[in-house]
Amino acid sequence: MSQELSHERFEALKRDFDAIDDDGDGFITEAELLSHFPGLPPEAIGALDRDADVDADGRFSLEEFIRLAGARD
Ligand SMILES: [Ca+2]
Ligand SMILES: [Ca+2]
Repeated sequence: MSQELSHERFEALKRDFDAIDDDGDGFITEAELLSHFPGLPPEAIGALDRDADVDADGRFSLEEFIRLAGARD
């Protein structure tokens, strides 16, 4: 995905990201994801890990989050 996001879109996604990133370390972990989306089934988490965790470090960076969210548009 080399598609450029608009500035507004980027800011909106970054706000979403920061809202989920409870400890503000710049990464969203599975635990942080679940605390905001408690109804998320394990299969959905597994799919996210597989599809969105590009560098496979077990957490989502802002870049990975934007790639994921941006791909839905
Ligand atoms: Ca975090
Ligand atoms: Ca990652």
